[in-house]
Amino acid sequence: MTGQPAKENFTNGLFADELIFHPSSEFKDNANIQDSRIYLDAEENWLEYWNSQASKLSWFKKWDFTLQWEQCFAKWFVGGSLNVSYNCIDRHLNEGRKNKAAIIFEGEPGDSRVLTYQDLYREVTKFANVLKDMGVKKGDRVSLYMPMIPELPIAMLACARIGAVHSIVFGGFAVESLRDRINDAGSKVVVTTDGGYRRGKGLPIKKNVDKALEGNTSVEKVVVVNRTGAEIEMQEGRDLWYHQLMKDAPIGCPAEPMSAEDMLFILYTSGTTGKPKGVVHSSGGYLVGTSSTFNMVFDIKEDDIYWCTADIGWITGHSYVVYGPLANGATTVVFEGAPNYPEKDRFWEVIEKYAVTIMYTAPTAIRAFMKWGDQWPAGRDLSSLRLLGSVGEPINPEAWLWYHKNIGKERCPIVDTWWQTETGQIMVSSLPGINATKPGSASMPLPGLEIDVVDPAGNPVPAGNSGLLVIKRPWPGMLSTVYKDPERYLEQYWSRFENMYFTGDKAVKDKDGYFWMLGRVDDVINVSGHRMSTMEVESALVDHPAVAEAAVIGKSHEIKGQAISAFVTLRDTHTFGDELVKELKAHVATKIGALARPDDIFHTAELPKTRSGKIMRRLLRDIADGKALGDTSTLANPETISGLKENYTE
Ligand code: 7RM
Repeated sequence: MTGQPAKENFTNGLFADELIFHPSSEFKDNANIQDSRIYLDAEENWLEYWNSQASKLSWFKKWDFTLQWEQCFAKWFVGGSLNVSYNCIDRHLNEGRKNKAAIIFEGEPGDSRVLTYQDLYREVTKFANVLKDMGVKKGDRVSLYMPMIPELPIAMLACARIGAVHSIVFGGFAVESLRDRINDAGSKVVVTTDGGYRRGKGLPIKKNVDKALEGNTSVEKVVVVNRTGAEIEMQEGRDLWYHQLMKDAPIGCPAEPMSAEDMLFILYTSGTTGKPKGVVHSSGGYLVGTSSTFNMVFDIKEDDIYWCTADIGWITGHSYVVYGPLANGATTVVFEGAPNYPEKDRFWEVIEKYAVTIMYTAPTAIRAFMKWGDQWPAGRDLSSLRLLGSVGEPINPEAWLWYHKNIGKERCPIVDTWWQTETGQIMVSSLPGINATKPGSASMPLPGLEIDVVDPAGNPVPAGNSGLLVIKRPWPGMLSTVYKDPERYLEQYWSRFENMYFTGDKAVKDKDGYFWMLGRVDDVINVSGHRMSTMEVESALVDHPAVAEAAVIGKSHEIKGQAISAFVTLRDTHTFGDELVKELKAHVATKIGALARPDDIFHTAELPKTRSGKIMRRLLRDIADGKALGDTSTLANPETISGLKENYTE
């Protein structure tokens, strides 16, 4: 089964012990990090290690303290002042990169634009002036709801330049998700586009914004980038065209000195409840974390063409399409399209077209490519590639090996990078010039980090045993808090164990210290590398008049890793059938977004519950995966199970 995590392969010992890949001597001899002493040195004095990483950035004022730790709230580089946009643009202009490509843009229809660092400076400072002109000040929030076009990083960097806080909402989210995120952030301005492209069809981006802003809203202005020419309504006094504003905006805008711990952005992510959390990232710590890990994990060189395929609307896009690469003065590809449009070789076409040297993508994409067939990558020139990356979910060894052979042509090291929206930066990954890799393992914690696998009491488990993945000391890219909800920050991450950050993942550490990630232990599901909470989907379902109760689980899926299955009980007024299933699926898609649409919806008279009334999702998962049912003794209504099983196999 290709959709399975690495667990099975780990426990039979085969992959752990026999399949090991070493970087070539050519790669090793040219790698940015060649000496494994970096681990020991960082371990000896980890604060000093982060000091030296921080020194590589440009600071207006140096920090007084590396870290201030107050009851699980960390402040990094206290007393230091810097500007993220200055670090991503201005300093490169004086370092010989003025005419270097900062962003290579490939649009879905095949249109292309290259922005040099000088171009980026011009566009960003102009848009910063536009925002200022609208009354956006330091600390104000700006929501960005846009496809993958250069104006998105431009808007991010313009916010960072004047100290405004951006909150990006992934373009695949529908009206209600967008509205919740705009309201929670209390944004003054929304930047959006008229429309977007998705496999040749139009996305109603601006229409979604219009609906999201109906009723009470904090939003005063909406800036609209003309991307598709779709017919839209412009609301007098509120909506303004980007190109008209930019026409008269002056070039040059001072970069606001920001305290290291000032907020850079909010990014909403699904937790274990129905309400997404606003994960807050700081300016200094986050940039130190992302820029240093980008440099060492991706082994970036001056002439690399680096492509991370993630959407900027997710953390991977924030950290490794925009901030990490630009802070390093690298060339980053921004791709708007889909992997299978117009043909199933679009990714390989992009690599061929721009001679991409480093590619960073997700296991779900790799599994889809495997299914589509080897002929697609074989028909394109991929000889420019020298390093591959994976992120978002465990990569099963079968997909790893396919990636290695068909894309990397057995030449390119693969970095499997484990991290989270909350960690901001890559936490567990091999350093490609140093570590041998084992397919299916994310390798080991990066220098300066202390990460472990523990039992429920917080004690480390012996090598080879599975347990809970925890982080034992702060790191610069870590979230500062949950926006407007410090209680939830403490509860979510720091309450399970004393002085250890709980990741929500389970893992095994093998005898060589390699980590094998085994997925979530909470009610978070991972569909195609996208995080979702079961509760969010459940609330969307019960919002429909037919549904009395709903339970949602993640079910193993060959390509997506996990797919959503829902179990519903109905109100007496409605009857179950194909029509209703269709309607419910559509309802979830309109409320949250297409990514949350359940694959299956099953009807049940009752949901299996504990005596205290908690839905036993574990049982539903076992039924969905066709497994023998574990302990059912805590079930208050055991008779529901047989009915459910029958229903399921029908
Ligand atoms: C970067 C990102 C975080 C969750 C995390 C894990 C899973 C991510 C890997 C992985 C195994 C990996 N942020 N995860 N990367 N599991 N190997 N290399 O994805 O906040 O959206 O998701 O994703 O469960 O907790 S995220």
